[in-house]
Amino acid sequence: MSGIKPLKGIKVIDFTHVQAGPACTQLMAWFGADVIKVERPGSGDVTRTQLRDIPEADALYFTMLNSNKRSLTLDTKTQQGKEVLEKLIKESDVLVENFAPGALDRMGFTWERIQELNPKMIVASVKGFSDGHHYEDLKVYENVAQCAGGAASTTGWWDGPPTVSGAALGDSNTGMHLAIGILTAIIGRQQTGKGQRVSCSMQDAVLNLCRVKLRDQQRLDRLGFLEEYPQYPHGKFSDVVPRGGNAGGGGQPGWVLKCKGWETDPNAYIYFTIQGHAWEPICRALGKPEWIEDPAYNTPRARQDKIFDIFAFIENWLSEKTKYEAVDILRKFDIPCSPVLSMKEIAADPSLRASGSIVEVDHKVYGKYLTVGSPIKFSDLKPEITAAPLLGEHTDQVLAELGYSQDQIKSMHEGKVV
Ligand code: CAO
Repeated sequence: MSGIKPLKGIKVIDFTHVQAGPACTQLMAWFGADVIKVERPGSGDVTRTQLRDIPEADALYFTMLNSNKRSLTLDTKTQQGKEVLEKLIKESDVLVENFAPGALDRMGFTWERIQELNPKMIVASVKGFSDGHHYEDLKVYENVAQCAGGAASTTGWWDGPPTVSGAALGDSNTGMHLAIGILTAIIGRQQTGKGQRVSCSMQDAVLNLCRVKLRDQQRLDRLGFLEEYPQYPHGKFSDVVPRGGNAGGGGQPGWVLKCKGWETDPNAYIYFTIQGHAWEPICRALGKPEWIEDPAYNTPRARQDKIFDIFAFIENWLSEKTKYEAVDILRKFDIPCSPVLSMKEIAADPSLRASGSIVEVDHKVYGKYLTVGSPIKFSDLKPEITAAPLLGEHTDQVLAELGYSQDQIKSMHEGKVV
């Protein structure tokens, strides 16, 4: 880490697992917080063993969500484990958890109890649905949240089923929302001296990203059609926002278009946007100057009923160009576009490496692996991404910091409390 560490001095009890919670606490660790991941002795976070590609090493699923943290094993269902957790709560600033609803209470750590132990404590939770919601008792994973938050019903093709995204809209996205909540609560505490509960439901976090679809539902209710969807003007609308394939989500029509090699390369495509005021440069780039003034083409409304003919024309123009060649031409005309990039291309992208958005780290057992770095850039902070901890790697260190003697630590190991 170069520059200042803005979250230095903030101690986080990381009671998270799988993806949504760990993504949140990893972000805090990148920015300097001391994040202590509390895991069950012997097994730890379930993702340590899920989707392993090296049998004896922690899975990438785990290592890519838990960098820069310390790992403490602790059985918080034993009396002694509870005592250790109590000590930790007294000394920490934030506790983050994403257990199933009620699990923390069943462990004996209700919000009231935590406040007794440390009135400054911020307790942050991810749940599938918000408190009081009629589904509040449900356990939730990524795709469940995408279905509950409006993403699945509005993604995919109009003649196909609801479709989930490859992006972790329910998991990592909720973790990012929660991180904003925690930082807000930390700033609030500077004013009040008191902690508070912060929670973010996966349904709400997905919905927050689907706000344009809620916009569209209201427009559809009023108008009966949505002019930017492929269904307009030739298709039919029902009373719910339809799936729009690859259509642009705002006022700029766009589509994924084939480039040279699409027959064999599944990602030989670009996304092409027809920005209203860029019509003239688009026509020039395509070698169609006669469309510039033609009233049949020169307004977005005039183009709408032939938008797929225009895209077909552009695909024909693209047929002899690779996606990279096409973007290199179109960028000179200020046309918003991008090659469709595979994960293999992203992993090798020199710009993403240079910016620290993708980093290579060295893990004691796994060896070198790629992971994401901070997508947020600062002028005076460049987080240094370190490997995820081994299970219990810092148990003795954390217990010693809490004041336990070597004999006490040894006896906790023997009693399988840690
Ligand atoms: N020591 C002792 N017990 C521990 C422990 C520790 N260190 N850490 C966890 N446990 C216990 C919990 O107390 C809980 O016990 P009880 O059920 O007896 O109260 C138990 O382990 C497991 O908790 P869980 O119900 O959360 O785990 P699960 O695998 O059945 O469910 C999940 C996983 C993700 C569906 C559920 O946690 C959930 O819905 N979380 C909220 C939403 C969420 O974050 N989902 C996203 C996950 S990322 O895809």
